[in-house]
Formats: sequence, structure tokens, C-alpha cells
Amino acid sequence: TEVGLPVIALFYGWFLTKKSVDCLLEYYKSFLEDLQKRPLFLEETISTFTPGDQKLPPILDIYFSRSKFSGGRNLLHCTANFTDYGQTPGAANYVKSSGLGRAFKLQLTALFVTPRTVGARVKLSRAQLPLFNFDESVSEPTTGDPVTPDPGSRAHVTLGCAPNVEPVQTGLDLMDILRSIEGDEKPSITLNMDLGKLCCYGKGRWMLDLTKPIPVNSLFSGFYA
Ligand code: 2AM
Repeated sequence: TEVGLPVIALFYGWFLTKKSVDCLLEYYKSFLEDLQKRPLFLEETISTFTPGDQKLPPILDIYFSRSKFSGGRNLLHCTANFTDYGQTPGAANYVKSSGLGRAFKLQLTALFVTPRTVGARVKLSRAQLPLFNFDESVSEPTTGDPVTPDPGSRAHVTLGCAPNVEPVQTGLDLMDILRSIEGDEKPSITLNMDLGKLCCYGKGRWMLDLTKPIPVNSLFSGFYA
């Protein structure tokens, strides 16, 4: 009998359950609606868009078009390992030890916005951390003070991307903001929002530490198409 060949996925990660997706997208939408009403936010963020963009669509439209995500499906996930269908070293062993199909509760602890991406920061638990397979030092810039990020600090859920931006940018944007914070950069603007304080670290990069973390339910699984 045919047993079938094992196939390595494009990536593995924590996929939010439908209920958690609906709930987080609601949060996301009201966050954007709030941002849309903040002149200081718009001024800072829009100033970073290229000058050619005279008639800018509302922030809401820029970030809420999620049609090209996950093959157009309404999925939200936190990437744990981008295996590129087995192109990355150690992918097969990772799959064996990763325990696919297990349920996890993820804690979202912050929201961040840049002119390119919007994401939610994920605080991985001790059980979740070993599944997270990223060398965070890879995204280190070659100039400036080297700051070694904590393991798992890149963990996030991509919520939205500006047109022509690929979701892989979200993790790079998060690391970039964290480097500014760890480099002791003080926020240039602070806005009090319902969810917490939104701090600007220049160049349209904002981070909001949630006063109340958002728990979401997820299933650890692979994404193939
Ligand atoms: P994300 O984790 O920031 O959302 C499919 O493209 C998914 O894999 C996306 O969710 C994307 O980013 C992530 N991804 C794409 N290319 C990647 C890469 N080179 N390294 C890490 N993650 C990547």
C-alpha cells in the first residue's frame, strides 16, 4: 500500500483558532480606527510615506487589506519556523520533534505599527520557546552597538502590511523597534490610547505595550500552500 511521502511545510507556527482570529481582528480594527483619529500619529506616519503619494488612502485601508495573506484566507498565525518546504537545514528533524497538532495559549503583549507593517508581539512561554526557530542576531545591523536580543523576542503575529510589503518585514520591523528601545532611546511622542501608551521611536515606528495582554488560543501546525 502507498504510504505517501512526508512533505515539509512552507512554515510551521501557532495558528489562531477561528474565535481568536475574529476577536483579534476586531481589536485590530478598533486600534486602526483610533489611530485614524490621532493627528500626531498621522503626521508622523504619513510623513514617512514617499512624497509622490499625494492622495493617501486612510490608514485603515492601507493596513486592513489582508487579501494577499495566507492565500486570501482569514488566518492569523505566529511563525515558529520558516522551513521553505524543506530548503532550510534541520527542517525534517524539527518537524519530528515539534509535536504538531498541539494546542497552545499565546499571550499578545504589545502592538506595533510602522509605515510598512502592523503586528502583535507574542510573549512565548517556556514550553513554546523551544519551538521558535529564529536566529534573531541575523537581522542585526552591521553598524552601531550590537544588542543581543532575547530569544523569542522576534515572535509576533502579522496583522497587516502596506501595499507591496511582504509579511516577513513584520519581524524585521519589530526587531528594529526593540533595538531602539534597548538602546535606551526615549519615545519622541507618547499617545494615551484605550489599550495602553503608544510610543513613537522615530521614522513612523510605534509600539504600544498592552496594559492588559490579549490571550489567544492556537494550534501548532504547518502551512503548505
Ligand atoms: P510573518 O511571520 O512575519 O508573518 C509566509 O510567508 C509566512 O512566513 C509569513 O507569515 C511570513 O512572515 C513568514 N516568512 C516569510 N518569509 C520568511 C523568512 N524568510 N523568514 C521568516 N519568516 C518568513
